[in-house]
Amino acid sequence: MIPVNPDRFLQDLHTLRGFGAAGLGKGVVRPAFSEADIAARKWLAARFAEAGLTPHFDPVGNLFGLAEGPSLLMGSHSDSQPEGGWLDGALGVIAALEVARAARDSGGPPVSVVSFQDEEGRFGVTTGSAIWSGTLPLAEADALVDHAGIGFAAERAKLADLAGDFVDPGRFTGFLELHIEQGPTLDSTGGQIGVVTDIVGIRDMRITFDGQQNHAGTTPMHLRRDAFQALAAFTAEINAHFSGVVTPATVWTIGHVALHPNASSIVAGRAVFSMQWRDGSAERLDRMEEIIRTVASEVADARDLSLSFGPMLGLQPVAMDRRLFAALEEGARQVAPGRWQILPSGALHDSTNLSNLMPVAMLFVPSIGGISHAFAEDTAEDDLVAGLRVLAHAVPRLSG
Ligand code: HGY
Ligand code: MN
Ligand code: MN
Ligand code: MN
Repeated sequence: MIPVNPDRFLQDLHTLRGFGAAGLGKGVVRPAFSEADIAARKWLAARFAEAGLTPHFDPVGNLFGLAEGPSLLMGSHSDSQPEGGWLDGALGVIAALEVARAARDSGGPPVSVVSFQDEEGRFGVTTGSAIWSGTLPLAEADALVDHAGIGFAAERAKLADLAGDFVDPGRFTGFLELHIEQGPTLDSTGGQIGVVTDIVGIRDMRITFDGQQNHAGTTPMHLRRDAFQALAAFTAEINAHFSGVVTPATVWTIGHVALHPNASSIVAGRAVFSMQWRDGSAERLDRMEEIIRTVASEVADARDLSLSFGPMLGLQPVAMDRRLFAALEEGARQVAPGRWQILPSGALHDSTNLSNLMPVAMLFVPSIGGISHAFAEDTAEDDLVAGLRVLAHAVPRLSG
């Protein structure tokens, strides 16, 4: 086992939380390319250098801490949701840093570290690792805009002074990502470690209904072309139409809605919203897309509205690499006997994209109350350290 230092690990994790700390609890506001995100990345780069790793920003803000020669790669992301928890992504980056520097200090195997940019999808879905892995062409990414209309190209230019080339993925032998579970399974069963079997697939699409903006007092109900009423009808209809197709593990979410002009005395002329759906079967995701397109078009036609679909972003479901999985399983057996289990990931991770480049595997620790993507997200210290120790057990097995 690599002799990791839990105190140093926890201290760095808390320091990272200081960038964008917000809310009453431990939450953070550190979306990709925000001031807090950029400051955090500069701090991480300095910490990587202190650990004897070479800091390297690529053209899209992914930050690596490179060991010399071929190495294992470990990490996650350090951007957050607009209202995020302190561990989502940060845990995987800081645990990787601790393993890499403890390995170096003790003459262990070389480990490189990475913090991917925009995993949380301000511009889409796991943007930084999607570009690095070739899933998302850079030219397409540069055309993406966030919900406020700000472009990816302009945002990544903020780090242009620091940026080098894309890193050659051929220098890495595999990728390990430690993450909080972000769901209730481990917490509700007293589990301390989850070894991930596979990661679900996702589709995410922007949908727009355009009607007629008009006066809310004088426009008779039967003459309205109300974009909000269309959105409301769509949400009800879609649930009914999915019922024969989905399983209890399938999820779908309308998480972002913008009404125009969003005023109480105006019939909404436009509704723009995000439609996201996730499942372990690519066929089911495709089938759901057909239903979404059909229902939206029926709803628009019935109200004489026009309808448009934005680009659909998505990632296929992926299985973890057997050899890396087995090393994590063995580590879990050592660190948390009787308190570990295997489970799928319903959340998305950079590991999905990296599976196009190299063998990958993932490890979970519990989320208290199953809460994440919220300021209230947290994990017991013992569990954070247990996750670190499993990595410390697994890494020497993978480097022999
Ligand atoms: O949404 C996700 O699953 C990821 O945390 N961005
Ligand atoms: Mn995450
Ligand atoms: Mn997240
Ligand atoms: Mn008036």
